[in-house]
Amino acid sequence: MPVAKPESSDSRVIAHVDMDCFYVQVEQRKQPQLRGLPTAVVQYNEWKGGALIAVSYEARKFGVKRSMRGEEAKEVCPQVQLVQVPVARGKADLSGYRNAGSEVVSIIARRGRCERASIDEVYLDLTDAAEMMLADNPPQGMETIDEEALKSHILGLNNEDGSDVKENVRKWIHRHNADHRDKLLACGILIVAELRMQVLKETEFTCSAGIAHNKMLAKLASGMNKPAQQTVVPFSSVKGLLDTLPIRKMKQLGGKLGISLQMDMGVNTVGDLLQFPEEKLQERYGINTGTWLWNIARGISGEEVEGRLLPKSHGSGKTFPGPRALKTVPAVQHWLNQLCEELSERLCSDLDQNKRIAHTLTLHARAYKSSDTDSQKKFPSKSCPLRYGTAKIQEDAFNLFQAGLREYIGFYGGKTQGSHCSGWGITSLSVSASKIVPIPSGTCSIAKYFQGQSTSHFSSMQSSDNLNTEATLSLPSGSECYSEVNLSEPKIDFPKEESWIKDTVPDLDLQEQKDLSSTLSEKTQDGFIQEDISPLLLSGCLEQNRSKQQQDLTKDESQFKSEYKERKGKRLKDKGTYSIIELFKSYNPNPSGSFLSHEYNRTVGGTDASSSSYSRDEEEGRREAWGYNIDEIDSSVMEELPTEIQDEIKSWMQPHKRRPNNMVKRSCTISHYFSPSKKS
Ligand code: DCP
Repeated sequence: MPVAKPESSDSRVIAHVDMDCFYVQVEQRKQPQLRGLPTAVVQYNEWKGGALIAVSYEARKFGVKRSMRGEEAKEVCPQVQLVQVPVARGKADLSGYRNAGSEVVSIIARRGRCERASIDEVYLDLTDAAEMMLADNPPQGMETIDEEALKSHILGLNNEDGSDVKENVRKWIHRHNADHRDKLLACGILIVAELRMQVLKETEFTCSAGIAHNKMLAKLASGMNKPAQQTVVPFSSVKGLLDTLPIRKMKQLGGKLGISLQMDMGVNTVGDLLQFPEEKLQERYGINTGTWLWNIARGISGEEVEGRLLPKSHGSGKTFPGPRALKTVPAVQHWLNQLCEELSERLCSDLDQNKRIAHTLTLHARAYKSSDTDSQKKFPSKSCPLRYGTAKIQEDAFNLFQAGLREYIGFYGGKTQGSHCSGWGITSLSVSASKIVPIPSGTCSIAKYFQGQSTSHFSSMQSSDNLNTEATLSLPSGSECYSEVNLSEPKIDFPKEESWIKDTVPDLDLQEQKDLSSTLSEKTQDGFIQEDISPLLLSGCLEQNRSKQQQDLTKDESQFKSEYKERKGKRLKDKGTYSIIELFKSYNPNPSGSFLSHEYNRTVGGTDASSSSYSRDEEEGRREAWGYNIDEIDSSVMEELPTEIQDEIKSWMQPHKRRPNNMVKRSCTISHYFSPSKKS
C-alpha cells in the first residue's frame, strides 16, 4: 500500500544558507591579519601539525584539503597559516563557533521560519515573505536590482552565448510573463541576497545559499557555487539537475542505501531512479523508503522547515584513535568527567538563557576487544533520566558506561584487574542530553522540576559484580593532571537489574543521531540563541512533556515508570525544594561535609523521603534549626541560576534588605533553594 505523496510543494520558496569555510572565518574575525591569507584550522592534537578541519578558499587554491594534516598542508602551501582550534578540558572547545553560528541564525530568522540545521547551516522558509513582496513590490516592476542578486546563478539560464551574465539574471527577474513559481523565486533571490549582505555587515562572515522550492533542492544548490554566492533552482531546471547528479551526493544516500542502489540496482545518478516504478522501489526498500526514492528522483520533497533555532540535544564527545584508545576504567572515568562537565555547563546555560531542561542522558562509545571473535559487536549506547548538576551527570554517565561495558565484554569478562590488560579499548566517548523541553518560568516551577531529581537511578540497585578500577591511570597524554581524577570509590558496582537504563536511543531522531555522530568527529550540529519564552506559553508544558515522556517509555522500563510516578506524586504534594539544593551542592560542594548534610542525607541516603513524610511540627522545627549565609553563595553559581532566582537573591543582597549577620529570613522563598548552614 503506497504511502501518501507529499502535497505539491512547488510554490514554496526555501533557502539553505551555508557559511563559507566557517571555522576559518571565525578565526579570521578574531585575527583580522589572517584575512585573505591561505589559512586552515587544525585540531588541537599537534601530531604532524594537527588534522585540518576547515580550509580557507585561498588555501584551497594551493591544493590544501580538509583530509590533510598540518605538515602536508605546509608541503603544498608553505605560506598556509595554521590556527589551532580552541581547547578546553583537553578537547576542542566549539563554543565560539556555536555562538558565531547563532549570530548568523538570528539575522536569517528575521525573514521567515528558520531551522538551524547544523553549527553553520540554516534553512529558511521564505514563502510568506516572497508572497508579500510579490503583492506589494514585485521585482518585475523594480527599476534597479541589487548587485548581489544579479550575481546569482540561475540553473538552466543560458549564459553560454557570450551574453552578459548579470544582464541575463536581471531579465529573468524582470520577466512579466514568468509563472507564479518563478516570480516567487525571483523574490527569494532578492530577499536572500539582502540577508547575506546583512550577515556580512553585522557579523563579517560570508555565506552561500541555495534557493528552490523545497529543502532538498535548496541544500543541493547552496554548495554549487561557493564562496559568497547564491544558486537558484527554477522548477523547469529540476530534472536537468537531478538527471546527472551522482546518487551518493544526495542527502541520506551517502551511506549504505546509496551503495545498495549502485550495486544492486545499477543506479548511478538520481536520474537513473526514474526508470523504476514506485512499487518496485517499495518492494526492494520498503514502502516509505521506496516512495521517498520515487519522490526524490522527481525532485519532490515535502519536508517542512521546522522553525527551530535551538538545538534538540546537547552533546560532548571525544575520539581516542589508535594508540590513544582508553584501556582502563579510570581513564574512561577521567574523560567522562571532562565531557560531563562540558555538557553540564551547556545544560545550565540552556536552562538560564532559554528556560529549557533536558530529560535524557545518553552515553555512546565505540570500542574494540583485543582478543575478539566477535569484533563486529558494537558498544551498546545507554540512556537514563537526566539529573542536573555536574557531579550527578558524571556519576550517571559513568554508571551507564559500566552497564554498557558489562554488556560489551560479557558478564564474566567484566573483571578488569590490571590497568593495561583489560582486553578492550575505547576509541570514542560521547555524552548527550536530549528530550529538551521548555519549563514554565517562575521559581516555583523550577523548584518543582528539580524536586525529585536527586536520587540516583543507580543507587537503589543491588550490585552483583564489580569492576575493579585500578588507581593507576592510563591516559593518552602525559601532560594530563591525574590528581584531579576522582577515584574516591575504588570499586565500581554493576547494578543487577538495568531496567531503568535504556539501550540505544530510540527517542533520538535522525537529526539527533547525526548530531551525536558529528559530535564524535568534533563537528557539532547544535547551537542556540536566546529566545523569549512567554510564561503563558510555557505554562503546563513541563507536565505535558512528562506525560508524553511516560507514553514513550517501553515495557521494560516499568521500574523507571513507577519511580517516576512516585516522584511526580511527591512533587504534587510537596513544595519543598530539596533537590535543587543538590544541584547547588554539586556546584559548590563544601569540603567540610556540613553543607546541607541534613537535606542531603534525606534525599540521597537511599530513602528518597519527601518532606511530606514529616509532620508539620517536625517540619517547622527542622526549618527553624537551619539558615544559610548569603555571603557563602558563590557568585559564579549565581550566574548559572535561572534569572528569577538570581533576581530574588540579588534583592536579598541589597544592603537595606540584609538581616543582621547576613542571615536570610526563613520565610523567603529563595531560602528554600540554598544549602543552609546549621546554626551553631
Ligand atoms: N568541521 C569539523 N570537522 C569536519 C567537518 C567540518 O570540525 N569533519 C567543522 C569545520 C567547518 C565547519 O564544521 O568549518 C562547517 O563544515 P562544512 O562542511 O560546512 O565546511 P566549511 O564551512 O569549512 O567549508 P565550506 O565553505 O566548504 O562549507
